[in-house]
Amino acid sequence: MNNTLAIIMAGGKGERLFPLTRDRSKPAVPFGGAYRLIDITLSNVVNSGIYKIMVLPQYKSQSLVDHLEAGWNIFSFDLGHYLRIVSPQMRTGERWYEGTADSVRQNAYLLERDRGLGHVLILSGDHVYKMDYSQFQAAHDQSGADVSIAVIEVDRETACAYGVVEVDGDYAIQGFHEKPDDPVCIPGDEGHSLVSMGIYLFSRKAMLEVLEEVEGKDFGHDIIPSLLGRYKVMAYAYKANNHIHDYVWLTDDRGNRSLEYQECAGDSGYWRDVGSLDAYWNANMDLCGVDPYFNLYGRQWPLRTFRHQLPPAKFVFAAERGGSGRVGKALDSLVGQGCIISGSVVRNSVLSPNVVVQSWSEVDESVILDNVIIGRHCKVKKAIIDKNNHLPEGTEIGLNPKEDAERFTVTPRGISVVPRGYFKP
Ligand code: ADQ
Repeated sequence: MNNTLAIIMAGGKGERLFPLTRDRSKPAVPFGGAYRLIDITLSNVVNSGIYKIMVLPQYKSQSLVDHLEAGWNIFSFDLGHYLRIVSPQMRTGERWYEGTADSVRQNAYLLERDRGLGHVLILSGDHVYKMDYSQFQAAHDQSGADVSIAVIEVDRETACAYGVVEVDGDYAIQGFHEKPDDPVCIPGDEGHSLVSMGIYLFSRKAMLEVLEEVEGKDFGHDIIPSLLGRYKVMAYAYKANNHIHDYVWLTDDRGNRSLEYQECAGDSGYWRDVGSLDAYWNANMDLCGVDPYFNLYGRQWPLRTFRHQLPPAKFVFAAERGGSGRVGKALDSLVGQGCIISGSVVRNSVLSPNVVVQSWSEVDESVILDNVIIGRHCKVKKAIIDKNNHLPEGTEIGLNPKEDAERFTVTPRGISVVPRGYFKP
């Protein structure tokens, strides 16, 4: 994978994740109690043996840049390895990036001048999954494709949110329809469609030619459909072909736990585009529980990030007068560094670093981001609370969605989202 360049597109506005994207770009949104969304893709890149990386930020990019500089400054230029944060430079005209392909095209000069490059892998900074791109590249090379697109099966009703792909018996792509109203189903399977994961592998030559000769600003809307018939474009079935094994704790039918070596990439079929607040909440919930859908605890495919120097999470008994008191506990939850759970209960939730939950409070099915204090006697349920909030004593969130809707964003699924800094200390 020495000659492969990974380009991570990180320039979208992330409007459907607002207010989490009010002050930061989508890939910089905290995730899983320790990470930023982009860490998942970057970890896949490094674990696949790719050490040439370009990240293309644009909107509200500073917190993303700060995070990358603090946590991902791990590459040796001496060895030809790098992570380049390429900000929009208006080299090709007085305009910002106008789409995914435009963001790559505006930086094509960086690909042109690197003659040693063999492949260009295009990725998004807002997906949650484990993927070994070296297996993707091996399939691409074996098929002799100019371009390969990773694909996955989804329910037909949800396929209209994606690029829908039609393939022949060899998985050569015959049709591509970006976000269609009426998605084509998989032949013989009315309930499912095959969709693009927005992960594209180009040979360097094809990439440069396409950027120069094929019109259009967006890969999904313009570029991919117009490649069909002109280039060899192959689909790569992620679920069937991408395999990563790892040791994870599993429960058997009788409730016994044991450390098992099992499949955790394609076969598990876990891939989420975290493009909306509901998808973001769901992906966090998928980390919780005894056998989570997406497991952060494997050792073979480590997920890296930047960590502050913080003490471990602490769970304390809050004593009351007369000797009784309340135990601070968290069940089926992920609790970040520096958190203090004091005489309160946290269930099915994900807490980023430095969250304090004070006595007699309850937090259920919620995602709490950094530096939040939840005062005494609070009840928080099905909520996302962004950074730097101090909930006053007795605050209730998520118990009355109608009331919440007057103050906060409430998602179609009924998740109440408290913006950064709403409750001042
Ligand atoms: P979408 O997910 O809708 O569809 P979008 O989120 O707009 O694509 O963009 C993908 C990535 O490119 C994101 O990481 C985003 O930040 C970045 N991006 C968007 N606009 C950008 C711009 N102007 N400049 C720089 N970066 C930008 C895509 C495909 C579908 C596919 C889904 C899978 O178009 O075919 O099914 O991804 O998630």
